[in-house]
Amino acid sequence: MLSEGVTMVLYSIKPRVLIKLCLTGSAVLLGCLCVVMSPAQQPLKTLLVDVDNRPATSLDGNWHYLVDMTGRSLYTPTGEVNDKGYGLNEHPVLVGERKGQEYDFATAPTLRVPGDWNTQDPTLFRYEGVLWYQRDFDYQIKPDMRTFLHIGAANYRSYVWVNQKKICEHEGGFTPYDCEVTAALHSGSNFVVIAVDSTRLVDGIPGLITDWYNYGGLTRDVSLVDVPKAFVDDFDIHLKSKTMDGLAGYVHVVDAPEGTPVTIRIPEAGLDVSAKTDAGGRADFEVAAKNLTLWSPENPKLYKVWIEAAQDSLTDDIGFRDIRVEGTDILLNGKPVFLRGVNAHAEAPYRTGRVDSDKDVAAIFGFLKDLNANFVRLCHYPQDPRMERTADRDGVMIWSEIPIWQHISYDKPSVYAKADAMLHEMIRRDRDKASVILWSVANETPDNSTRTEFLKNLVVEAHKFDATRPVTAALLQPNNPGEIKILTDPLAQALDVVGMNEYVGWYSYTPDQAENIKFQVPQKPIIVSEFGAEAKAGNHGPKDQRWTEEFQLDFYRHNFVMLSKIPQIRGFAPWVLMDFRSPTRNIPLLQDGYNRKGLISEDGKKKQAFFFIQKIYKDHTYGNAD
Ligand code: GCB
Repeated sequence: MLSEGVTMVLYSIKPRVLIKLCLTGSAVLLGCLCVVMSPAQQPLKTLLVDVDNRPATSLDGNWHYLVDMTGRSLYTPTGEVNDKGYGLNEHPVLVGERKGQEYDFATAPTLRVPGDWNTQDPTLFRYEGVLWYQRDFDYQIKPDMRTFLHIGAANYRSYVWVNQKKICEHEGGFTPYDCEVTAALHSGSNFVVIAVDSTRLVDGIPGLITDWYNYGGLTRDVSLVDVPKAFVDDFDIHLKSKTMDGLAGYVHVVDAPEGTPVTIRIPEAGLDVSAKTDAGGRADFEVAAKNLTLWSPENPKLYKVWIEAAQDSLTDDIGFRDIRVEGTDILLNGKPVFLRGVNAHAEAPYRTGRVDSDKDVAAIFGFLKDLNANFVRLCHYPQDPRMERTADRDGVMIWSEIPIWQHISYDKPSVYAKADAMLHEMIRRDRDKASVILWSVANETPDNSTRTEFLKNLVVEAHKFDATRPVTAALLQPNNPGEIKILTDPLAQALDVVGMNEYVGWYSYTPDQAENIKFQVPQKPIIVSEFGAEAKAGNHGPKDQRWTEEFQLDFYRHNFVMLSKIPQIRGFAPWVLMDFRSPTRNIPLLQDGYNRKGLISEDGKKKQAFFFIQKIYKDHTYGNAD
């Protein structure tokens, strides 16, 4: 019999990678299969799509925590997971013979979940390592139901115990996972323990270095979700590309016998579709739908959709729209669209820390609206799903990215398996969101054949998993000498839309020199996925003085002129909406641990450049802003 771990691997690793894995020395042979045993290579079998619309018991709130600086209670000396550590949630023996380890959650302080630990307790501000969470909860067993523990995100590796049983583990700090806990629960008082390890890893994604803060912890919502024995774990309902005269997709039902009826109803559109599951639990469907109001930034129409299968039923709010590339154009519902955007990190406005609430998200979307943006690049990792839900409602188009940032271990099959798992988790979570128009596989990666092969495979995988969206990546700016910059990165050929980051006038040249620079870029739609300069809000001076608002403004004036000469440009994403915490920004008084390229400071002060971009986005006068 195959172990559950192997079944999980088969679920999402493509055959080519599996063969590669088989060729590595660290693989474990299992019949004709072999796998490397690490959390990310055992992608969890279940990932509940549309989970935020299912009835759930929230486990958000205060959790006890204990810091485990050496990781001794989580890992054995040889690095295996210690099953008998704090996960058992034992208590010290005060009278009689000593037994067990020295810890006690019952009397430990608490942290708010969701929330990073760094900004909740000053002593944890710079902490990277293992931290244990614990909480009690009441639960009543429901006959004929199964229960999943849903974890919106835990950065970076996490390990789960319920009532002393080790349940699951996950690697990846920005995507959700669901673990079945049915067999571990009982009616009455239960407890869950989760160890989160935020240690950066040379073979992690991202790798050791990032220009953003490594906030650790249970950073997104945690809940218990009850579903019937056979349940819908995944579906995809989208507008038929090009013809736009119908809907197509599938509903996947776990543990349903072949032939299980599935219905998809959209009463407002007069649609009631029936289909039947195949042997794998998947029911494909296609239906004519001529009079749909299509989703767009101008009219972000969402339809209430009901899905029913066996005893399970759920609803979603879905927008239908077509997004595709033709020549050098990006077409939204068949019409060329220009992306007036900005980059946004998941840094909470005003309070800093990781975005984790409706309030944080509302503040970010307020700024986007104010800027007259119709597009946001959510850099550099999948963000809180509230972002996509809000964008669906507000009519903002989204670029969503997995955290492959600059250097990771491109030469290791085990790292490819992690990237592949993260890509699948991102797409699964958000393919029901009309706002997401681009999947990005990476940011600013080195141009060499190992990297190119790695990322090209991910692009193929993204297309295979979601044929309805273009795929992109943010490439490094060309840095050849001379005034004509030629983008030669071969990865561009594999992309539908090419993202180009450039910092002419900040990391090289002076702002006014930018106007002499010309770019040669592929005949594809180009998004300038980053360009920007630092300014400390309130710091004023002559325009050639770095870190002043005047310098930043001058940078954008010249850059828009330079960039607007590139005929293939189909969108702009200045770097970045708000100042954000970064471990690499260490100029006291000017940076103080913040990347200052925000158009807005971390505490909400708009800089001069914000108003400049606000105006040219309103007037559509990019490159002609004076
Ligand atoms: C980049 C990176 C981004 C950095 C930014 C900067 O090219 O993609 O993550 O934060 O430049 O400010 O240097």
